[in-house]
Amino acid sequence: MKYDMIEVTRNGAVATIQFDRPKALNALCTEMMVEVADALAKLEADNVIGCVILTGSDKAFAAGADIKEMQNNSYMDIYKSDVFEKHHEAVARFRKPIIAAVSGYCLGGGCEVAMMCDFIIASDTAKFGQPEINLGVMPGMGGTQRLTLAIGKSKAMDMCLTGRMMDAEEAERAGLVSRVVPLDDLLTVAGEAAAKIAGQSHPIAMMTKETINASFEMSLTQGLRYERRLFQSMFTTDDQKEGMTAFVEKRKPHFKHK
Ligand code: CO8
Repeated sequence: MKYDMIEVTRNGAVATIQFDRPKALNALCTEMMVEVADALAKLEADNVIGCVILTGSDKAFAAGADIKEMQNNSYMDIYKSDVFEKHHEAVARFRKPIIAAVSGYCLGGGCEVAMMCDFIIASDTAKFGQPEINLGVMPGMGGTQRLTLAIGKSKAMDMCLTGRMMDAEEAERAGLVSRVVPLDDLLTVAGEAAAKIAGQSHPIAMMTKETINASFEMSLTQGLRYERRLFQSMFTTDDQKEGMTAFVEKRKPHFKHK
């Protein structure tokens, strides 16, 4: 896959999408998000791929949506634009597991895209923030909602109203990121986590992701029923038979992803 603003690499069942717009600190312009959405559509259709890593550079995961692109928009420009639904939300719509590997600035739309991923592994140099208030706007790609769900009202209010940045240690304490690792180890650790996930049954991993995400939309009773039904449905799969048989026979499972 050849793109101008992202680089897509593959290692077995793991694909990595890297933002590659260093001069603008990976600001998320439309062209870049169109490319990300296109790459994700291809990776979702690719039966070999079991997990994706989304990453940036050492200096910036992404410093936000492209301010220069938005600056002169009118209400109607931004209201009529289908960029958000079609492209920005593609990360949230992606059905396979996707990990954000974050280093450096992860701000505004960058933080919002990272939060669309299933979990965030951060380098010890990562800085998270929703600084849109400094620009006379507020988060517009899910930050007021996903950040609040991730870290609670008090911290989300603090971040969105002051526009301050949070370092990796605070982000881990707050529950925004799942682990913090030294910068040099970021892609190795993310790669190992992704390989571990991609080595499991792909449809079971997808259903697990779907069920955890359902918890944000449902009452506990509905969510538990949803989980139980999907759990029961897993007993129709070859991979459930293989996983449990392998355990009993004291060997590694060989999942066929069906
Ligand atoms: N958009 C466009 N260009 C950017 C952005 C951005 N978000 N961030 C950095 N750049 C550019 C700079 O303009 C600069 O370019 P140039 O060299 O041509 O002047 C280059 O990247 C390097 O940036 P700096 O010189 O500023 O680098 P510093 O190391 O001094 O500072 C910072 C780094 C602190 C990250 C600083 O660049 C900064 O504050 N950036 C803006 C952060 C920000 O406000 N992000 C929020 C953007 S708004 C948003 O994300 C809304 C999302 C909702 C969109 C909904 C769409 C449907």
